[in-house]
Amino acid sequence: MNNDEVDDDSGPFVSQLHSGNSYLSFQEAQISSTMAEERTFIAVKPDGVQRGLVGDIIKRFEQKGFRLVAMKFLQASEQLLKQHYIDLKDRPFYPGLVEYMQSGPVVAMVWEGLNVVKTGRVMLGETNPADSKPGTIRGDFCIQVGRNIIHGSDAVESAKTEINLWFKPEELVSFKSCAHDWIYE
Ligand code: IDP
Ligand code: MG
Repeated sequence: MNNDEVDDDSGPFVSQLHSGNSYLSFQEAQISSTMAEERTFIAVKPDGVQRGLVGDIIKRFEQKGFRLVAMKFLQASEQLLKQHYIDLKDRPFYPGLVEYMQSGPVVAMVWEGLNVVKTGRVMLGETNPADSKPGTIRGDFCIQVGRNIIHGSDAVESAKTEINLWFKPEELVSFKSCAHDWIYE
C-alpha cells in the first residue's frame, strides 16, 4: 500500500489523499483546493527581527485564521536576495535593499488560506509606512520605506515563485487545522 491509497472505513468511494503529514478525505481535499489552498510568502525582514516583532507579526496571521505551512530562520545569501528582488534590479534603491535584507537574519514563512495573498497585503499596509493605516503591520510598527520590517507576495503567481525560491517542496507542511471548520463556512 502506498501513501496515495489508504484503507479506512469511510466506504469504497472515499479515497484518501496523502498531503504532507495528514490524510485528507477526497471531499476535504477538494474543499481545501477550491477554498483555502492559496499560499503567500511572508518574511520578517532584519529590522523586524532585531526589533523583536516576530511574535507580533506571526500572531496577526494566526489570529486572522491563516494556517502556517512553513517557517525558517536564516540569514539569506546575496544571491537569494538578488533573485527575490530581481524585478526591482533597475531601481536606484536595489543595491541598498539587498544590503539591508542581508544585514541580519530574517524569518521566512508560508501562510495559507482563502485570499491570503490579497488579505496578507492588506494586513501589511502600503510599501511606504507613512501611507499605511494604523492597524496594519507597517502602519503600527515602522516609519520609513527602507525599514518597513516585512515582505509579502503581491500576487498568487509571484507567491508561487517566491515560495519555490525560499523553500524546498518537502519543507511545506500540510495539515488540517482543528479550527478549519470554525473559520470557513
Ligand atoms: P512591497 O514590499 O510593498 O511589495 P516593492 O515595491 O516590491 O514593495 O519594494 C520592495 C521593497 O523595496 C520594499 O518593501 C522596501 O523595503 C524597498 N523599497 C521600495 N521602494 C523603496 C524606496 O523608494 N527606497 C528604499 N527602499 C524601497
Ligand atoms: Mg513587492
